Amino acid sequence: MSIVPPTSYADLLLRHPANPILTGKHWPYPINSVFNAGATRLADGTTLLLCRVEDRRGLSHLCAARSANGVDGWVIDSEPTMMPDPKNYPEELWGIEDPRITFVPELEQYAVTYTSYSRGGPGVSLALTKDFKKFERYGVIMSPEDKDSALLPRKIGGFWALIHRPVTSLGAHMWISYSPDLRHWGSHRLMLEARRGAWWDANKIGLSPPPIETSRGWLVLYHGVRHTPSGCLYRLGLALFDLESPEKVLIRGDSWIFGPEAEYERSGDVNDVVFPCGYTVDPDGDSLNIYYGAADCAIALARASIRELLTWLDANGSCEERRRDQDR
Ligand code: BMA
Repeated sequence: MSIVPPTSYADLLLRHPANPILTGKHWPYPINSVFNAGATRLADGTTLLLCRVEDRRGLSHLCAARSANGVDGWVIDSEPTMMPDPKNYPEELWGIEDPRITFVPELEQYAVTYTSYSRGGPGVSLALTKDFKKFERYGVIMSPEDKDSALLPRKIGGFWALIHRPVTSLGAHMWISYSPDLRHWGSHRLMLEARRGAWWDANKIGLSPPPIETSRGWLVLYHGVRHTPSGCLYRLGLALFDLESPEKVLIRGDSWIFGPEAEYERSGDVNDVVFPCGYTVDPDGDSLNIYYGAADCAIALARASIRELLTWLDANGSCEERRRDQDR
């Protein structure tokens, strides 16, 4: 941890002037709110958002929205794209939430990990799809309480790798687990710990969008939840993990880099939340379009540069191993 306070904070994620880009008003059928969308760019260049849509019962389903430029002109499925199916998948009784999308070249399919919510609490479920019309469900792959998960796009040492956030009596930390077949999971490893005390990311953290593969490692945007007397504050931080041993953190940023500031982030169904579940990368290989839920009410877009995020980490991060030693 650096002991000299910075002279200014960098603006790494720039809000799009058209924000919020999607709200309930855009929806072709009645809903309460739309937020926390997974994102991908399809082979023809279309941006697809798989949005979490909450109805007036309070239950969520997923609905796809497509746009040629990723900003406006959204074509939204006229009915829910993926509804909870509690008859066949009882873990979806109270809805499905917060999808993350990973394109998996080896399978020639998209892997969608999402929160399935039922009596047992929130767990992690997986479905594969080729077209975001038909989904092959794998059911619960991480039992409750667990969420904030994404699959890595390729095998690591011959095994599929899943980042997720189980909650234990020792806190809510990010873990990574491995599987030979996407069904049986083991070799669980602690990947990133919530800090303690007064830190912005004390006690509860979780993966935000799927990791971004760079030549220097997996670049991870994660959220930290700060509990305050007036509610929770959801903010984003950055960390870099080893490409071939992703449980090994190389650098972790000290300060948060993006937090609720705009009116549509500060006030909504849940105030003070920015919650990205997906991004796309422009053809330049550097420009990121980060799609985030704002105050559990709308979807907003922020732009960033992978190169600038890495440069910021070098200047503002610390080696996690050294930090842990200091913590002992
Ligand atoms: C988290 C998740 C998100 C939600 C956030 C703020 O625990 O459930 O879906 O956006 O809380 O309510």
